Amino acid sequence: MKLEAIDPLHPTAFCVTTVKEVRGHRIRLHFDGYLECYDFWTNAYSDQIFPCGWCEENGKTLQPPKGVHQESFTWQKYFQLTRSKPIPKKLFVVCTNEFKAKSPQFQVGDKLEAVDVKNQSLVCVATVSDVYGDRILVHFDGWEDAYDYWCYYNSLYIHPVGWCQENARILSAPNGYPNPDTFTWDSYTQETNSRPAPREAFQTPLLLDFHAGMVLEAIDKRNPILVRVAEVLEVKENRLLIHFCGWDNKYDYWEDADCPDLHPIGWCSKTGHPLQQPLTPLHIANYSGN
Ligand code: MLY
Repeated sequence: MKLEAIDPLHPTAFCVTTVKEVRGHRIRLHFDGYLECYDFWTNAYSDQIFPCGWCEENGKTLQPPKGVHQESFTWQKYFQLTRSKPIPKKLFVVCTNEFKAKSPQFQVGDKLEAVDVKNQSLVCVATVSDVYGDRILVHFDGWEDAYDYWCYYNSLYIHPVGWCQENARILSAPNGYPNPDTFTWDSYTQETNSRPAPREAFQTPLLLDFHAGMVLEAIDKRNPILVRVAEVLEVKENRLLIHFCGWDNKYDYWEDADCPDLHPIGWCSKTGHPLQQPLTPLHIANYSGN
């Protein structure tokens, strides 16, 4: 079955994808026309996937399958050609929910200060490069789109212009900005003919109530077909140090508390997904051949 999905490695792109595998409430999506190595696992209720036709209805550009021209692509022709079907619209819970617009809103082109989620010590000059519902696509000025990410208006990662100065933090100027030390928002908004995102558009983040010692079921990042028994070792604001029970601490990693790859205990059995049991001393003996 076909659907439209945001490419996790290039969040600017909405792409034509096919469900290749289903495990409980998780699906493996394939980008039509591309190699399998780009396939990715996601939740069936992810907010990054949409029914066929969603892009057209919402004014987004859909990237056609590899080898098909943008102008000649239509879903109807493509269904016939590939003898495929769309996923029924009613299965998409998140994107079809009515979104009640609050004002003021973020607009495409607005400037803000945002944490680079791949380099979390950096707060950088950024631009709203796309919007829908109560979500924005954050783009870092002067950088490629691989650092972009979608987030909600209440994300902890986004701040209004001036936040770094008010909080005695260093603001990273746009990549390639001449004399980054002399960067000021006043001149930059003039040079780029842009406006700071309205302060009122930023909403208070929800802090999730996680504590060290809590157990959960977490996707194994190295092999995302697997869900493992895991434990929270440490909590810092909205970040959790995740440990796979029974495994060496070298596999521990920091993750956002609201990451869709973390699930409460019982999630696997409820959704019909296999759960990898914690590694026990017996497994370890078997692996090492003792
Ligand atoms: N050391 C990395 C840092 C890149 C940061 C990009 N952010 C600001 C969007 C590099 O130079 O590639």
